[in-house]
Amino acid sequence: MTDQSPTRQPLAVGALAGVVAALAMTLVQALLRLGLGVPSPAELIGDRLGERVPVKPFLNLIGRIGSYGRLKALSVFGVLLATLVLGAVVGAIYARLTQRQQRADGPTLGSPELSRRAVIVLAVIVGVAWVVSVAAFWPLLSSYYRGAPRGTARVANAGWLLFAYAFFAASLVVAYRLLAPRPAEVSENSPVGRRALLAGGAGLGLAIATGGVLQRLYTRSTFSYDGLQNNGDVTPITPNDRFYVVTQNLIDPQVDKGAWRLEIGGDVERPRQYDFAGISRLPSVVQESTLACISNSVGGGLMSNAAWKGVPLRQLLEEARPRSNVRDVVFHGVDGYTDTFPLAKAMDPTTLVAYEMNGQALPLRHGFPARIIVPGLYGEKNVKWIDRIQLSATDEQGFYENQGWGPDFVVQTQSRFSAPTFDRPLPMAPVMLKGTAFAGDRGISKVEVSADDGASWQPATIDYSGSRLTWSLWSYMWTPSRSGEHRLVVRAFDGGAKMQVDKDRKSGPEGATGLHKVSVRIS
Ligand SMILES: Nc1nc2c(c(=O)[nH]1)N[C@H]1C(S)=C(S)[C@@H](COP(=O)(O)O)O[C@H]1N2
Ligand SMILES: [Mo]
Repeated sequence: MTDQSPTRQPLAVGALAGVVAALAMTLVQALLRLGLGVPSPAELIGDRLGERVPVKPFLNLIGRIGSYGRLKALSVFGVLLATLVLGAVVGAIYARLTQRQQRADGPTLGSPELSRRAVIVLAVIVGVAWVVSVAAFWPLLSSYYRGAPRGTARVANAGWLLFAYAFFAASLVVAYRLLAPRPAEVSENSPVGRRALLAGGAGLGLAIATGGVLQRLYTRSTFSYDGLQNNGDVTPITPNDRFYVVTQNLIDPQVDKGAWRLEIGGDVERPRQYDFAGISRLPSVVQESTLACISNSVGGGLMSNAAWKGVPLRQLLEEARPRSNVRDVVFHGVDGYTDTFPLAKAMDPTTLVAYEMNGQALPLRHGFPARIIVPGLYGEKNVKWIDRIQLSATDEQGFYENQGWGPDFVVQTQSRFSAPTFDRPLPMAPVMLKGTAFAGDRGISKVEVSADDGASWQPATIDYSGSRLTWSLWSYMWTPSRSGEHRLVVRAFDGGAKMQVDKDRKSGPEGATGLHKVSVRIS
């Protein structure tokens, strides 16, 4: 160890101290996320990148990685790793500067203690990192924070970010001081002393604590339910816990109903702000309507039906008095998600700010405390955790439009088999086929089933028709005419008797079209 270059070793120790400090910072950020809802770097980076990835590469990427959930997990690990690497780099720089200073000061003063220059450089790094982060994350910097009003949330989140970076710097100084050999120790050929052991123990404790908090965050994360489909036994009204879920988030917002406000602003004569009590005091409606995701595939279960209670958006907009030049309305979720549709659609009496779902407060994952319900448009436009509505004179784009989805987001007429499960042969006996048919806000007029791959068609029975805003549930008693393989097909007609588009097309970018076909073996 004696001939170990005195420049090398402190660099490695500095890098180690940097990793420890980065871990400490991660722990602080995880605690802030858990306790206050301060958005974590992984979320901010993921969401900023998310809306920039065009739809085709995005779907390709998901295809290659396996699922949206895996992509999210991978991005978290990526950010964690990058944080540790950056920590190591800054640690090494700090060690280098500290050491230079010591050499300049001469051996008598030499110690890994505070070097003024190193500390100044560290402060500059923190400052620059903070300014760059605030600029890069600006559009999302007001997100989460338990749904507190935007201005407050932005200042608080920016402040906590600075706190986290400063905490990193302070941890680095302390960790380096503990880990670095004093010149005396170097000459005594014992670079790793008792203090280093202590520091190692502290580092281990830190890693365990960080792991524990991350584990806590993981159980709150959306990994367990994002992409949940409503399959199998489909009932007219989907129970809340079986309602399909799609979210862009790693962890969905947990909004504090007391702190929450709904702002209505932009090109209006009277900007408004409502608290939850204010919203729930307004005249409300209960409206049953069906929601479907634009990325649902033919036959898929990203579709459900609920009775929503809420205030017609029109009522709120009329109170705010849109200026005559308004064209689009932009909806902002607490999670930084945005989407938009034309003012005319916003003024449709069926477009709601909903706060109850099937007689219960909106569940967390479905947008507590309030969301947009806009019948006729795909799920994307039904913004959850809504906290700001902006009226705009220009053509606006939402999160998924920026990725290249759309452009109209008008629900395609679609139908599918939901029962029985066709994964095993059926006996030669009549079998009840069941399914759903949905045409956005156009209603369903007719459903037909073919048992010969579309050569001939028979009308199905509509067992549940809800309203023009909901799906219909249909059934058809099919009596197989022979044993062997059969190809069953279903097709729906909307309220205007227009048949669904039968051309097979994938969900991206305009929503899937094509007929649901299943093969069944009769034994
Ligand atoms: N704020 C916010 N709203 C959102 C989303 C989101 O990630 N954040 N996802 C959208 C998508 S892609 C769909 S399909 C619907 C799903 O609503 P659900 O989970 O209640 O079924 O919410 C939409 N609203
Ligand atoms: Mo979606």
